[in-house]
Amino acid sequence: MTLINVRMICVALLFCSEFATSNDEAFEIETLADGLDYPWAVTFISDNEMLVTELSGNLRRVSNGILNPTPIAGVPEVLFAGQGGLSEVTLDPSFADNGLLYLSFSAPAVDQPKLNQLNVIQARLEGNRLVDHKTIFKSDPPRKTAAHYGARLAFLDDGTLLITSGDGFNYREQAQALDNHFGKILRLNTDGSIPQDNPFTKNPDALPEIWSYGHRNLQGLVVADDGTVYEHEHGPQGGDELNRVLPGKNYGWPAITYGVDYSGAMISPFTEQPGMEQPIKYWDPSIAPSGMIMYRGDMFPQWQGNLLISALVPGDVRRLEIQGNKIIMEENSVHSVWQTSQCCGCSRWQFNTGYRRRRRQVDKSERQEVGTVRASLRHCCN
Ligand SMILES: [Ca+2]
Repeated sequence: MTLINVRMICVALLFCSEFATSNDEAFEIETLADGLDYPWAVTFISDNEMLVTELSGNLRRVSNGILNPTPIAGVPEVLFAGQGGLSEVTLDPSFADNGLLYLSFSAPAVDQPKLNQLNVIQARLEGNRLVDHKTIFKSDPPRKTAAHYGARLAFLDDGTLLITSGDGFNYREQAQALDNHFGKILRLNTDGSIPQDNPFTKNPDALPEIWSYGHRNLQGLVVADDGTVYEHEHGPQGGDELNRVLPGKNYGWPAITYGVDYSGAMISPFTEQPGMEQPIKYWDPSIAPSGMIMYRGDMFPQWQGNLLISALVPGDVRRLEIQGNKIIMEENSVHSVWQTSQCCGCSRWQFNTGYRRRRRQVDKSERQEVGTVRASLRHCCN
């Protein structure tokens, strides 16, 4: 029996039985919500309620396992094209007191409607609507492409916000320059102002909001309990990366890479150069990493501090054990999920949403089919 056949049978069994196993655990997979249109990110506003972004532009609420049919009002209009749309939703560290949350999305540039930008807003959730909107970031310069936005958000312990901003696909060389937002992680205060202790504030040639650079399409961002920042990014073919990110550092794209262009063309002959950081892991073949969490639940104590990374190819979840600066174990037997997020301390350990983009533009009916069949939220327990 070929490996492919074994794999297909395993996947079929998972769908039939709703059970799955990892190296040392068995757990049940339960669909929590269905019928979502390109779900992209999920966050918990209580033990029983979560918010889910749909790339097509709606923010949805799931309460006690039931998808509210009415989208949350007050979400800005987004550019739903290519890889763009409504992307991340992240809660303010004081959300329980102030109701603030943050959204990232692509939208046309105000005075140049043929161009677009990655936007980040702050807003307050009041009932089933957003109020008190405040734009805190717009990527600059605007781009022609609707690809490689990054668009992940995460808070550091000091209350500042990290924003990932991808290289826009056509602008990869700009990832090495410090005068633009392509291929960067930015660090801002929640009112959009720039922290004085950012790494380039004293460099007159650099944008002071830049925190790290030389990235491609940053789709996963996690801040560990000890403050360590992990970021993963879609690389070229054979070059997806997991990085441990430090302020002011250059992560090399496109000057160094382990991958080649999907056309087969060489991007760079170099995999390392002085002054450029190495990934702590790269994937060859590519896995197309989408979401990432750090496990902090009680249910699987042996997984504490592990990274869970969802992979669009082949469509599974990787569990990585980290020791210092090294990955000492990678397991990929958690199947059929795409994006990951995490509940806030309740018994659930993992929720997943996702979408699978097709290479060609799909019509509405096909998009709905993708959303219905593949975009479910799953609840795993033992
Ligand atoms: Ca790199």
